[in-house]
Amino acid sequence: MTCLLALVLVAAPAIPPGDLLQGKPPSASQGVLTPQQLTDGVFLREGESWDAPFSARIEPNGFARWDLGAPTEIRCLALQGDNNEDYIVDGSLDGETFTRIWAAEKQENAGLLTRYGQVQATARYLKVWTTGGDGLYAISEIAAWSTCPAPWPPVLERISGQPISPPARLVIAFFVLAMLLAISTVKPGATPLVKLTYLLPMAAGVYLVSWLIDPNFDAWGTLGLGVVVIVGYWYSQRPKSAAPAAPAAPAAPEGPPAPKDP
Ligand SMILES: [Ca+2]
Ligand SMILES: [Ca+2]
Repeated sequence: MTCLLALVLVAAPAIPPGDLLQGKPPSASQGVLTPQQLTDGVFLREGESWDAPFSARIEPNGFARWDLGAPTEIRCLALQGDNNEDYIVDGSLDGETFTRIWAAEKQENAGLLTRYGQVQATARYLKVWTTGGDGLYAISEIAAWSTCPAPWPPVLERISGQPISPPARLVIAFFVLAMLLAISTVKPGATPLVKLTYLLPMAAGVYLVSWLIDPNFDAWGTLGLGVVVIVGYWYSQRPKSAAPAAPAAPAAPEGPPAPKDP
């Protein structure tokens, strides 16, 4: 179970190599609440809430700027931001005069969504800012490459924006323990109705705990906990080995009837 939860809870995010910004905090920013999250290498699952804990909220007129150290070719960009505004990427060679390289345009679906752009630009400084929309701005990750990853758009590993807290882990541990204890009390001869009164709340519990692990209802988490329930239930219903029977009294020998006297 521990291994299962570890698999469910720990997903190593990965961005194709060559991201010029990964791990590089902005050299300057304004109105960005957690600027390091712009380039920490973590893309969130598509459609996560704009204010998910792992996204960087941006105040109106906020911006972030990076110094790449030298003029650098920019060919591909990826930006995951809230859906209903444009996120603008400007480039500059001197840090003073910026020109627009790319606009990650607003999207139809809700939440944090990734936009991909292919550009032809050279810049030492990159700046991202936003405009329009509903005034609620957030970017969960921005990445830039001199050589576009193949395939393009890249396959990005993503995590849930809802971190699992230590209290939540405790709740999960108690739930699993309570579930196994409850299962062990179901008698093999119980009626279907009695079995349902155990199984239905457990199914609801599995669903809720999966939600606790992952608000996106991670399929593997639900499946894993469901397997625990089924295996535990099957184990409780297995035929119990019978107690050793008392040795039977030896049967009377049945020999052929004694010959009668004529
Ligand atoms: Ca991030
Ligand atoms: Ca918005």
